[in-house]
Amino acid sequence: MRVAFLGLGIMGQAMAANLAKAGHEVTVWNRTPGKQIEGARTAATAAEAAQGVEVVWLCVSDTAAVESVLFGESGAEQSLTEGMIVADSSTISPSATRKFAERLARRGVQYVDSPVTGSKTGAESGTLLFILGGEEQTIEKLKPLYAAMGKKIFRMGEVGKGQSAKLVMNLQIALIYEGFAEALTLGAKLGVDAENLMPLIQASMVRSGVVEYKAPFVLGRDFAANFPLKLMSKDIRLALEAGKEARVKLPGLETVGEIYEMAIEDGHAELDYAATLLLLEKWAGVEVKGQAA
Ligand code: NA7
Repeated sequence: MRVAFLGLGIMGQAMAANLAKAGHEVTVWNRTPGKQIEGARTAATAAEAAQGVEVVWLCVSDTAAVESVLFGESGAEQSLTEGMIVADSSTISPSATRKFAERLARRGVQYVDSPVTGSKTGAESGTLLFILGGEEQTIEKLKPLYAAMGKKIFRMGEVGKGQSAKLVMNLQIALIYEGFAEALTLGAKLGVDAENLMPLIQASMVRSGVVEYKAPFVLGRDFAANFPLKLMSKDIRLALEAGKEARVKLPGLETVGEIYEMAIEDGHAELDYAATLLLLEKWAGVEVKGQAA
């Protein structure tokens, strides 16, 4: 298929590369020029990238970025014509998503919110999970593209529901990880080594995908971003906003959200969200020790 891929960050770069590898005709664009993808053409603006394609795919930081890439100066909207599809793999506000989709529908353009879960490793290995909101017939057309970038799709309902479900997922990831990080910190303070704790966690009902994925990085003290702390913080804010709109109180998430804000103030924004541990360690005056598996 002819695809414009807009946004070549950690996730977008790997996703666009997998589309090109699968033989799709890909044109890429990134706000900051200089990024290229093997096998893809590079455009100077989002509008230029979107010219004559069947699908415009976005993967940028936040709601404001999506709005600007679609509707800003030299935005993709200028090149959108009836029958085209816009798919957005950024994690953004569900209510803004519905507004963007309504605006594009007036041009006969279909919209599928397509946020992902799986982080950088999932994007690189083409094993992302896509969480979708949109019409079934539109999703059907996009299946070859989802297959090139991921291992499974989950349709959650109409436009906006993909983003809602994604926020619900990241709420859990943030809270599960924070539980793990607090347990490691208290363990360290009480003299229980992470190395001894890990086999116990794995053998018990405490084990989880989040812990399994994060433990080797944490024990190896590798806090380089797989999923940047600033982006998880953004998702926590989005979930709290969605909760506020729906009159749902989220006390655990509120507290964890504050920890993320303090971690950002401590200069950890660009590190992985696993780096919230550094703050807990600082407060407790300990360092978690253990060996990477
Ligand atoms: P990164 O690696 O931080 O990349 C963010 C991308 O978004 C990058 O290409 C940025 O371009 C782009 N960006 C940010 N703001 C804008 C604006 N205003 N206009 C155009 N482009 C912009 O994030 P990830 O790849 O890890 O994640 C992307 C999304 O997937 C995010 O929503 C996650 O929560 C899930 P730049 O290179 O800075 O010019």
